[in-house]
Amino acid sequence: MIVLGLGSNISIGNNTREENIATAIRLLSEHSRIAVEQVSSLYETEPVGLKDQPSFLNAVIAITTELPPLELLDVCLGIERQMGRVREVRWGPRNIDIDLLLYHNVEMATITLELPHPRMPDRRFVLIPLAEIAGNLSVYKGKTVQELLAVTGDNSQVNLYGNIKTSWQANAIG
Ligand code: PH2
Ligand code: MG
Ligand code: MG
Repeated sequence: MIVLGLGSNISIGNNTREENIATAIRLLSEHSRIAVEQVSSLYETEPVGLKDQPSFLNAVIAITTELPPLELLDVCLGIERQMGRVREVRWGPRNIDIDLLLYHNVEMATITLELPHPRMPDRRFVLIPLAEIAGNLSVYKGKTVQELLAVTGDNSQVNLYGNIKTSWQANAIG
């Protein structure tokens, strides 16, 4: 399974956090070599790392693609740029963040990309949405999402916010 994490904690122009997430999913689905297969619910989450910033909306999606990991990462960063993201403080506020979390069983560590995502076990804002679409999948050092959730040291707030309103589903059906 290939999984991307999405996050937004500031609006940009007239676009809300929710619209930012939906736009990112739409742009991914419009890429000729990417198919969006599953989308989790949207969660409102307490900031982790840098605490003094607005709360996030987070979701995860499962995709299929023939793009290798580093090319997929480039597509994600390109969509962040296209959506007007500027590089700011590490772990600070952003209108859109698209992280590559899992790429099947690939394990790699380069300067730009580490797989599986090294901070996944410490992030309920990733594990809880991921449990929706892959609860029994072994994702990190042989542990399933449910097992990671049971032992995570993170106790930050993660609350269900709702479904993501996207046009890609309508497009996929029609
Ligand atoms: N992303 C971060 C840092 N902290 N906290 C929450 N709740 N959600 C995020 O997506 C997030 C964060 C760095 O990417
Ligand atoms: Mg991130
Ligand atoms: Mg990122």
